[in-house]
Amino acid sequence: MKQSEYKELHSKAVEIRKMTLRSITNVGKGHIGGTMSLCEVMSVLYFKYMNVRPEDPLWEDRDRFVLSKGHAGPVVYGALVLKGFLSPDELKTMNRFGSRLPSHCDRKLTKGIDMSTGSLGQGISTAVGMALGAKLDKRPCFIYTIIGDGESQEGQVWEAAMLAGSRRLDNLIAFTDYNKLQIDGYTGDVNDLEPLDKKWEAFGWHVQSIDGHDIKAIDYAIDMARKTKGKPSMILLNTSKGKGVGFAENRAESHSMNITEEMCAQAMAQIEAGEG
Ligand SMILES: Cc1ncc(C[n+]2csc(CCOP(=O)(O)OP(=O)(O)O)c2C)c(N)n1
Ligand SMILES: [Mg+2]
Repeated sequence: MKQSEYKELHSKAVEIRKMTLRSITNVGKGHIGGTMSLCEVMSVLYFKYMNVRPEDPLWEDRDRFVLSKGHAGPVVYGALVLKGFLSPDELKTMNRFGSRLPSHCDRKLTKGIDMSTGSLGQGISTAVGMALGAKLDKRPCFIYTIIGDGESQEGQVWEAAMLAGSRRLDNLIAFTDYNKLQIDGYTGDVNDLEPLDKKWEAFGWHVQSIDGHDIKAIDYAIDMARKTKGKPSMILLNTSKGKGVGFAENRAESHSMNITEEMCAQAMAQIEAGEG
């Protein structure tokens, strides 16, 4: 990756982080932890890889994106605004009565959203169905999906994993937001996932484990996944819940928390200074 490209993707990640925090602050409460952990992967996906057309959002050969951990919807809206699917003004309506931007993604309401999600475990199953459908239709697209680490305790995730492995769906690229925290605390204490890489491998997936905030590592891993034939790919993103926001980072309470204008201003300064 050229240095200029890296800088561009880094600045897009910063923009996504700021827009997401702004939209959550407008409602006064939201999923700060699990949105902040995804800003870098959303930047690389939407500004390097996702083959989509904002002017033709239902174009049949587009790449699909399914946010299986649907509670992080605001981070997708940040990316969709920057990509030109949504206007910055529309973002101000997020989660308000009558808004087309609910905090959990809804494909019938929002331009650029491919699947309604929020019930953990279901998103990855629909992504497997999309990948299978694209194979049957011989469409040249990729299906990307992000699951949570707490979400990975859902049995349905492993049903989806088994089918994708057995059908060798190499057009499916999944990420785990491995921030090590779920609502009630550390995943290691609630229901340990380790060895997570070996589990996905056992289900027939190609697995990579990377720093989920390292733009270059994300880029390299997606490139590898796209080149891997005969297997679906899982990219384990080792992330920090609440990344970049001092009062939220690595705290279970950041799952869904109140945020005031003062807290937002403090966080924006930290994000701009790159302290997070
Ligand atoms: C089937 C189902 N059970 C419970 C919930 C409630 N819920 C929403 S987010 C969440 C925690 C998810 O943790 P994780 O996957 O680690 O996501 P993170 O908070 O790190 O973004 C839970 C239990 C849900 N949305 N769906
Ligand atoms: Mg988590």
